[in-house]
Amino acid sequence: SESHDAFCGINRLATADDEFEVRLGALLAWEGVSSSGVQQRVESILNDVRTRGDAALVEATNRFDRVAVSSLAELTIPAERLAEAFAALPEDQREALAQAAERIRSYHQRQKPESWHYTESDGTVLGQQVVPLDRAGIYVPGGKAAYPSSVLMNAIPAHVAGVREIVMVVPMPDGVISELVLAAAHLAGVDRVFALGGAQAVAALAYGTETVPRVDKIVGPGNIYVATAKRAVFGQVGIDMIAGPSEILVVSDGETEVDWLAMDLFSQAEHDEDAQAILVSWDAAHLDAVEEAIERLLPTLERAEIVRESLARRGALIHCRDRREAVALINRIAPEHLELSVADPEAWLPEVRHAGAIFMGRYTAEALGDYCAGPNHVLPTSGTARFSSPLGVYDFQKRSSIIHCSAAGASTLGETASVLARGEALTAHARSAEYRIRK
Ligand code: HSO
Ligand code: ZN
Repeated sequence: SESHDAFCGINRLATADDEFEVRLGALLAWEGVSSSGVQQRVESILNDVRTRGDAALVEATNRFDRVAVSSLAELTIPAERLAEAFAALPEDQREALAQAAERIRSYHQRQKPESWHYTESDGTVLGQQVVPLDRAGIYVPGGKAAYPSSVLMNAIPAHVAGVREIVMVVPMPDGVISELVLAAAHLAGVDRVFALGGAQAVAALAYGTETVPRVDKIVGPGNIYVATAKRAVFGQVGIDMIAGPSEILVVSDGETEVDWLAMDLFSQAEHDEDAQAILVSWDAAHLDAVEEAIERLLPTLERAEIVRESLARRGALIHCRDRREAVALINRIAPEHLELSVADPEAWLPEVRHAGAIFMGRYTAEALGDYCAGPNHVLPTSGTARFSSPLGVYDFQKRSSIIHCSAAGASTLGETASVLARGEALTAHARSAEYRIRK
């Protein structure tokens, strides 16, 4: 209604409206592409670092991070510096960080896939060997989203996977670096840190320079330049995903405290003006009460301006007819975070097909998962939960296939391979197989 819109402006939608599909589509739309201007600037930085190495890194860093260093040595943060940052933290922060790291570690330990093998009746052994990456690079943003929790979420799975060397890059704009980020790196098992950011940091990790070692995979969120650079170096190195703005979808059965629900929506909205917070319920009076709570609580927020903008741009309270429609909306939206704020979340679970992380019941605030519950907070956004999964140990490992033929196995497989090879007119293949057929 008009009076509501004038205050906080969160969008109100109802599945019963004719306009519903169009309005929902517009709210969900997110263009992840960068302009050709950004593409060109990124390409030229990548080329420069690739061809001129450290010298190009120093120049780009002085320019973009407004510092005046003369060598990469000044941008190299020694391991002792990380330990010092950790030791110097106030006790409550040190303990909270350590507790979060512990929970995240024990969760990810359970993700470790085992190598396996089995023996065919002809004596041939077949298997799969799981191997960690040699070197992983973790990008940590330094601007408005310098999150120590993200350092833990990116580095701990790499460490648990058994990655031999974890290299972190974090920009130091105006010479300032987050002590909490350095402390988190110490806890998470990061081996080397460079004070680099932007496309130049991605280039250094992808190609390697005199000082920065080339890595096998680059993970971690970043701004449009970082995302564009990651896309461009993919193939040269692995990447995790290209993350869009953060999202939450809350489903309420009408029985949860409305202030809790409003604050859960705010907790995502405060990340970014483009973040998306949506609440779905079949209880219209409840939605009105949540809207009232939003209006009452929004002005009390530290980041009220960001939240207001985010709710107006991409936030919504959606009235649906019933539980069945709520389930359909969940799977249609495929949210990064789903809160099932209902009495019987277990009953919903089998029907949820697409969501990055599922927060079960009224007590499970997304914020708990963002920091310390245990599961990863790096999750598929913008509907990509349809085909991808949370960051995990498996992102830092790869698999090799194992084939070990017995003499008998080589003989029987040789017959089959020979026929297929001759069908492809590849006679060297055929003869290679035929040599091993028992006469
Ligand atoms: N909600 C963010 C993660 C985060 N929250 C970090 C607070 N700090 C990921 O979607
Ligand atoms: Zn968050």
